[in-house]
Amino acid sequence: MLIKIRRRSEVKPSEITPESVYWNRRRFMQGVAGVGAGLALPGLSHAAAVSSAANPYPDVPQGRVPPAWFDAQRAEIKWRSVVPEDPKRDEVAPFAAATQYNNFYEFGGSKDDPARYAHTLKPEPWEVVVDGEVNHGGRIALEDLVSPSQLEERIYRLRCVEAWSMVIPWLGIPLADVIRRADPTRKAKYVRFETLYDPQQMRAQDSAFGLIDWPYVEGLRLDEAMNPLTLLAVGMYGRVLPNQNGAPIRLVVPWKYGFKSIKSIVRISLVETQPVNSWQKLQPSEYGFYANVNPQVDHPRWSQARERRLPNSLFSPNRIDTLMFNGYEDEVASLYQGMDLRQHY
Ligand SMILES: Nc1nc2c(c(=O)[nH]1)N[C@H]1C(S)=C(S)[C@@H](COP(=O)(O)O)O[C@H]1N2
Ligand SMILES: [Mo]
Repeated sequence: MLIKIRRRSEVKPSEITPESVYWNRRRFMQGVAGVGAGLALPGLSHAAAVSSAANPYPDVPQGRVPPAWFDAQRAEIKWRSVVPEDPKRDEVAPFAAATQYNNFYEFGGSKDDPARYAHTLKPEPWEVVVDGEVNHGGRIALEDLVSPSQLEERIYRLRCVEAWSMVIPWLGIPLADVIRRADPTRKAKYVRFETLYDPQQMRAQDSAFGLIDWPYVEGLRLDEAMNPLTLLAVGMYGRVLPNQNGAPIRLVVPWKYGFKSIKSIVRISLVETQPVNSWQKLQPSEYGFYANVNPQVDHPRWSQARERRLPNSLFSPNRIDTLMFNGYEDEVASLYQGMDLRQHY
């Protein structure tokens, strides 16, 4: 399915080659190596020209050998977050930043713990249980969950509730595809997600300091889950997901605070009642179910009006204004019509 969404936050049509899939373009360009440099293909604008380079993510190590079904080469760019008035604002973070500064409490509470300890996670083989209010549930091998859909690249902002943010190029499929295939019953109103629970693989699940009642749980309203922006990611930067980013499959909900984007998912349940997510359970006065990015509703202990865009440094803190719904207002504001967003934080 081809989503043609052309709203404020999407890349201008002129910035992507129509239907283009820079990987395909890349292969084409490799085929004409040597001519590539100054080649002016009709309709090719800056972004496409950039993406025609030999490798769009040159600093990215190959990492885990991708499974046979992981066909990044065929992934199409379906979304690129750009603020038209400030196109330089949302540059993709270096791979090193996205993989060395993480929140993944199953491996510890420091930002560098996931990079240090997540190698013990075994992302293959992997199964996801799809259950609850569905007609076609079951225990589904990752391949069977993902490969009926075509991988897409989505370049999204990720805005953590702690007021830092990054722009990350994900590879994944719409969550809506998986839900449609499961064929929800009329009772299904919410989607509940669960992370793997295995202290052998996730060392901090064993620790006495753990505040979270494992496994990590998240949830979405069914219409949020079906929104075309909502992604199940299996890769980033053109390769399989590194363990610290939630291998082998994680949620990405770009208009919500990062904690909604649950990692290393083993269970997706369609349910009747609103799930209690882990952070809400831990501190309900600070973290709610909705967790929509909102610069006007502060966290009780800090302002949400601005964010630190990573990478940054002491000399260049890179503080920028936070956008309503993280810049995806055109696509999602209608989901919350008539709701008091102060009350439903
Ligand atoms: N299972 C699980 N998922 C999780 C978390 C976690 O601790 N455990 N942290 C969340 C938070 S707070 C953020 S900001 C993002 C961070 O994603 P990243 O490390 O890939 O940038 O993952 C989210 N998903
Ligand atoms: Mo976060």
